[in-house]
Amino acid sequence: MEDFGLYVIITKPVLPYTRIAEICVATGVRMLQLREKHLSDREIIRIGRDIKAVTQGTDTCFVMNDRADLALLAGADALHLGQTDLSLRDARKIVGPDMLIGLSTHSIEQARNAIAERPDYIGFGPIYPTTTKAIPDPTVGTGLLREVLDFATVPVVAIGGIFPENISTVKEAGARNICMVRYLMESPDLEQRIRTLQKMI
Ligand code: TZP
Ligand code: MG
Repeated sequence: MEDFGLYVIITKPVLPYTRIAEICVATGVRMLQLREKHLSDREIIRIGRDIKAVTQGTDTCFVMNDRADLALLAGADALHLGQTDLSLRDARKIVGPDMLIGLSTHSIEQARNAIAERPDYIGFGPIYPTTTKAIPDPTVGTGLLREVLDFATVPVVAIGGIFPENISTVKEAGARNICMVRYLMESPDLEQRIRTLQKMI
């Protein structure tokens, strides 16, 4: 998979889910993930299908977080797995050969092990402190990000505590793919924020 730039994750947004999907399609966002840990399976599938209806046939890849079964049922293009979710190998048995799979990593060792499983991309973080995760892993900083970028053979998404104020430091470490949750989800002016970030990345 090629580098994709801005990666948008939907968690507790102020805008409606389908509105976010429409904005991501209109602005050419390549990766859009649904990550709602507080909703029921049924709600997640319904929202996932709504998002898929918007992104279908566009350049925006719809990613479902955590759950292979829900990803398959919602018709997601990709599945994102954390360290305590199904292994890539087991998830693959559920989602079939075509769905993209990304893996979360929070240390050098996890990044090495994840890349050995040949995912389509990895996430690496939290780069900086974050309140978006209930129990965040220790921050990795841009020093470790640089190390991972050095040996990674798949796209690496820098995530965690990234805002316009520190994005240049993350970019200087070599990041080509950057994810932000709070900065994008807290604002009704999502479209303008995305366009500004796209220029920065
Ligand atoms: N994984 C590592 S940090 C993080 C996730 C899902 C949350 C990042 O959220 P924010 O609001 O951009 O700090
Ligand atoms: Mg997860």
